[in-house]
Amino acid sequence: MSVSTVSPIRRAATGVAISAAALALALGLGLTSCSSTPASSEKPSATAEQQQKAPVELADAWVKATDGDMSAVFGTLKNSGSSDVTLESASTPIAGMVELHETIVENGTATMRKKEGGIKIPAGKTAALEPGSTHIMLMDLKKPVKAGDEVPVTLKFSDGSTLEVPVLGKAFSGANENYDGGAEHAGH
Ligand SMILES: [Cu+2]
Repeated sequence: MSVSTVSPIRRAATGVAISAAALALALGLGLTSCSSTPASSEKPSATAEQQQKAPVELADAWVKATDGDMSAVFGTLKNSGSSDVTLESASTPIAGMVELHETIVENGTATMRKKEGGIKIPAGKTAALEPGSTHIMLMDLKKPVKAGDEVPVTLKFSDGSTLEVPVLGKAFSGANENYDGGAEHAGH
C-alpha cells in the first residue's frame, strides 16, 4: 500500500523526491516498529540485572564434619535485594548429590525430606539453615569433611543468579535426623 502512495510523489520534481524518500523511510520505520514489540527498552536491562551478582549471600556458612557419606550445610541466607528470591538448588564437588531439605517431626522422630519449591528468601529478609530445620543436604560424600576444611558450595537462585560460597567444616554432634524414615540415627 505504501508503494501506491509514494511512487506518484517520487515521479514529481526532484525537490519533492527527497521528502518522498524521507516519507517512505518514515513509513517503513513506522511499519517495522508496529510489527515488533515497541517496549524494547525494558527487556535488555532486565537481562543485565539477571547477570548481576546474586542479591543473596550465605552468612556464617558451615558444614558438619563427618566420616560418613552424608552431611549438611547450614548458615543464614540474606536477601539484600528488593524482590523475593528462591534458592532452587546447590552443588559441591565433594558430594555426588545435593538436595534442599526440611526437617519434620513425626511421632517424636525428626525426619528429613526434600523441600518442595526450594527455599524462599523474602526481599530484605533472611532464611535460616540450621540443624533440625531447613538445610542443604550433601549425600554420597566423596571424602570425609574435617573441621576447618573449606568446602566450595554453589547456590542457584530463581532469578538466574548463582553464588559460590566457601563453607567451613565444623564439628557438631547434632543434625543426625533420619532420612526418608531410615532408622539408623535416633535424631536428637
Ligand atoms: Cu537432610
